[in-house]
Amino acid sequence: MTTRNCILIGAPMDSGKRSKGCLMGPDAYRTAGLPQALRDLGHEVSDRGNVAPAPFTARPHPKLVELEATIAWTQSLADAAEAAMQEGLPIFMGGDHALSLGSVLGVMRHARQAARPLFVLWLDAHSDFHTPETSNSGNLHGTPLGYVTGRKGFDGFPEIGTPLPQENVAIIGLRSVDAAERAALQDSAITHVDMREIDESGIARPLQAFLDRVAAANGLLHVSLDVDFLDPAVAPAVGTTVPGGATVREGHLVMEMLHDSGLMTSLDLVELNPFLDERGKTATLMVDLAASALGRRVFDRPNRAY
Ligand code: B3U
Ligand code: MN
Ligand code: MN
Repeated sequence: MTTRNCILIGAPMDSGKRSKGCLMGPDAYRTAGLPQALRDLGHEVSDRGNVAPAPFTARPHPKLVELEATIAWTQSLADAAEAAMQEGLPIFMGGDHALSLGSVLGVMRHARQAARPLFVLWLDAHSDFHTPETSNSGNLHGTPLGYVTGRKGFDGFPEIGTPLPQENVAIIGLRSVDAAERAALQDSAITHVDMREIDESGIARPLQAFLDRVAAANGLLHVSLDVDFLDPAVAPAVGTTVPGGATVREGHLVMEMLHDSGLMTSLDLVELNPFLDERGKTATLMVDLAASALGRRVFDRPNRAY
């Protein structure tokens, strides 16, 4: 198995929505044993501690929740992501999904320098394709795919340069999409796979089709794993539970296929809210999924109670 240089970056970001607790995520991943799990697979692992937001420059916004903090985090996380990509495989331990405004931006900058196309796999119940204008909630964790694909209205955020092409994005696990997002998504070239399609045809087929495209383009692949991709029965530690999510088996299959592909070059683990967890079971499952993505095989999985 290829040894990877895994760079763990804590992003205790909690500004992407009103309900708080994701700031405890990085320490929950550490407590659940993420660094050691990856070392046990033979990888180099360096835990870089937690990133802090840049100084705040923007003003509070009447509708958007903690806009100024989210902009500041986007700046610092983009820099951290860009730097880590030069060294190895960054794993962002969130933090809510607004952290991906920064992580994906930094990875985009790296891809541009490396002259390689970037692809993004979004594992999520939600499409996170809002703009600040279309968001009803004002929660910016619902906007990162809108930002990186170049939708308008992200005033005050870092310039993204050339947007991520919609064709290079796949969202898998959808079951909660707002009307404005749905309209924009249907008009877009983003691949979007909802739970009905997964129930009917399985999760492996659309994932493999996407991975084949990444491989054919010699692309970099950023994977963004939202806890709510998973069913709340096995992953309750998330503010926005949506019933009918991916099973433990589907989650592991996706991660094992990612490993087999050898394509993943960066990973976000987002939306874990340890305050809502049950005896650490969600943190543990997320760690086990990350281990599968980095080469742990089915027969080597620990026997867990989740
Ligand atoms: N689309 C809704 C709900 C949501 C998006 N992402 C999460 N929840 N986690 C919104 O507020 O934008
Ligand atoms: Mn999300
Ligand atoms: Mn979500």
